[in-house]
Amino acid sequence: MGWLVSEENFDKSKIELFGSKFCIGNGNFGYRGTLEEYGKEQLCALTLSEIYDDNGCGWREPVNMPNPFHINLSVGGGNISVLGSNVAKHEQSLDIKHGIHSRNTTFVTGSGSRVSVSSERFASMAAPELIAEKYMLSADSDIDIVMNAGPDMDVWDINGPHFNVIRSESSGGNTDNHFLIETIEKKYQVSMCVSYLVQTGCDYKQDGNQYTIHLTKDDSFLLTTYAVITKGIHCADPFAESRAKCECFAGKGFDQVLKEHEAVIEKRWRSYDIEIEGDPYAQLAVRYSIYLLLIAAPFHTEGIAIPARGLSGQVYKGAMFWDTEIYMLQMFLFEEPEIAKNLVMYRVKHLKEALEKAAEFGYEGAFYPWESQETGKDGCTLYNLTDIFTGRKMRTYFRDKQIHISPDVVFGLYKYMEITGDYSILLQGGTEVILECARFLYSYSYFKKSRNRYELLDVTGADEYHERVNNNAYTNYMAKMALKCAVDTRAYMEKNHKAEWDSIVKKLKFEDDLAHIDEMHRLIYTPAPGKDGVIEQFDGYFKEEDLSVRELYSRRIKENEYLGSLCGLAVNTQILKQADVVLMMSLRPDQFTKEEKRANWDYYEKRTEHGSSLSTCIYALLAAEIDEKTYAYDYMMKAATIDLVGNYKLYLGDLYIGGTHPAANGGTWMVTVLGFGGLRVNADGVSFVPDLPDSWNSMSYHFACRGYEADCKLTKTTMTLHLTGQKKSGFLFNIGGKTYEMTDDSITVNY
Ligand code: IFM
Repeated sequence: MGWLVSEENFDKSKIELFGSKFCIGNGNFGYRGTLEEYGKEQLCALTLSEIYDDNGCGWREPVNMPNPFHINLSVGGGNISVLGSNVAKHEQSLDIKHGIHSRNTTFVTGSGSRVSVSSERFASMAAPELIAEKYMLSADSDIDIVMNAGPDMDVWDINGPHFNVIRSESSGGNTDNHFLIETIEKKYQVSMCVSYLVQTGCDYKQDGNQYTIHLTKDDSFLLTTYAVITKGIHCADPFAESRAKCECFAGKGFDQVLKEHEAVIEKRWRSYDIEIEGDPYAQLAVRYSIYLLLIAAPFHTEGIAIPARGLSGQVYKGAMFWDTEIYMLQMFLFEEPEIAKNLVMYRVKHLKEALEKAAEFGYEGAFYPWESQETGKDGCTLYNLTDIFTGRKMRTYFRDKQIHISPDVVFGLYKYMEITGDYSILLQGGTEVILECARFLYSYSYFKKSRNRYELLDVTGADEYHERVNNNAYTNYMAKMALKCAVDTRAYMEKNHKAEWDSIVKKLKFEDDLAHIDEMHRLIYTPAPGKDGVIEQFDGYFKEEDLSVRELYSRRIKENEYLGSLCGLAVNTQILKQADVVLMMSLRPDQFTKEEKRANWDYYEKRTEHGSSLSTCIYALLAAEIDEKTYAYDYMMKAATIDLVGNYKLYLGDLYIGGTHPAANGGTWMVTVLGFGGLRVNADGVSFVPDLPDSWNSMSYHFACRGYEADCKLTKTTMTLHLTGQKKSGFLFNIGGKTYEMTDDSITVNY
């Protein structure tokens, strides 16, 4: 129960949506939930992580590989496909517990025979180079079928093509089954070796990739495909390696490689699963959100983080945004800190490029890319969108003005240390990142003498509809947090690692900046709550036109016209694209009173369009804090079901932005565990303020924190903790205002 995502009947209009919804992956690549008969028009994609390309058009995006599972069937010269044939029955499903995609379809042929196609595929989490599929044909009467199975080299790209095939070999009469591609821009080499194995009692003839099958009603035809993808960035000879590995996996057989994959994913679920009793739909939606993060997370490398659309395609250039640090990181921190470390180290590794970006704009320190890719350089173009009325490029100030990206990166590092208790990251490049981000903020800031304060002018905050504003609340508060982190890092390093600290300060030539950072931390302007408790989102925001989202919508000429940029409809109004002040409050909950949180939630909720998938989870998180349970639940479910229901914008102007939504998926985890579970870890220790939604009888989850690991079960009135890691006692926590210290490995408390 609660592990199966499934859809019956074929609906042409849902092809794009289901491609994302039924996606599988393993962090090394993603494979969209498409059917074997689909081609590039149906957006088939095997999207690689870590390998990006620009073919000269100025738009870098991840590379899609040829589709190893493409199959064409025909009977009597006519194609059998959901796209054209008579479909008697069709089901597509995803077993999220095991990461297995299945389809079962029954076709009725012209002669009235029923031909059934079923398949099962998975992207191995045990062997990240492997994706395998079992494809079975059967019929209710004897019938001749022609099947063409072979990698579809005609790849779907948004801005392709991205590679040339530079070597290709065939075996067993098949062509194009083992090849090496080279990307256009950076000459990355990637090899794919595909092995097709047949098992059947039926008569068949094979000619290359074509099988002529005499299918009988008593026997089926089974084709097992093993596709191995090896990247030159990970091995010296990807071509030889893909062949060797493919032979090895094919030799083991489908059941064995599946078993090995299942062992890994089941182990992951033992940490990541959240069990909810009493609300089956929420159960499925929460698990599905976790699943989508697990298939996109870089379990195998520090070389990359999680793209804004996971590995469900090339949307948003396959880039990593602040989404990773602010929305996704916490789940990994609490469930598998080693993976969270990969995500954090990705930024540490690319400090150099962040320094270069700051220099490009005339600043000092580290200005991280708004859209980061494998090189650590900014993939964000200055003209990201096109005006749908004029066809002209629109200038957006995301790349150059969303300076909050640097404090967001510091937030990730700081959360890593706060939750894991592991400060060694400071000796692995973390200190340099924190100091350089602080230096950037100082360099960007303006000291207003008359008010004796530092200000951040001409920025774009979290709310992207209001670009180039002064003193955006989210930006300034996050900057203060980053500066504090720099000040605290100094204190920690001077006390514990004096020699290393001295050498870092010398290396970075930071001697003079220490005083600046200290002063800016004390004097940075952070807009305070007004008399009514509301914080102004930026200087002058309250003077903007105040209207409802509905009224704003009524002014639209076209449904997908962009509301921001320089003259979008929302620009001179108080309508927000996404949570800004409310986001800041939910990330820094200890700094505000409940009344202040309520005042801001009330004010901004009415004015938020939720035009970004990053928004609803944050309104849910703060709603849970202010005891608005119904809102918290409803907003959480909006985030949790976004990829199940497909309730999201497909276009920004004319820019296609479909795919999965990892930030909303991570936000769903945050609302569930941090919001409803009330788990909080800060300088005061670990505390719980649980308040489950009315429909939930209980919720169970696992967490790791500061060297402890525990299973936690919450009912409406009790919390049971069971320590599962090496440390079996001594865990200190607070619940209902009382502090407990565990003397053995289990405790149940009433709250
Ligand atoms: O990072 C977000 C941004 O905040 C809103 N637009 C989409 C981006 C990628 O998810």
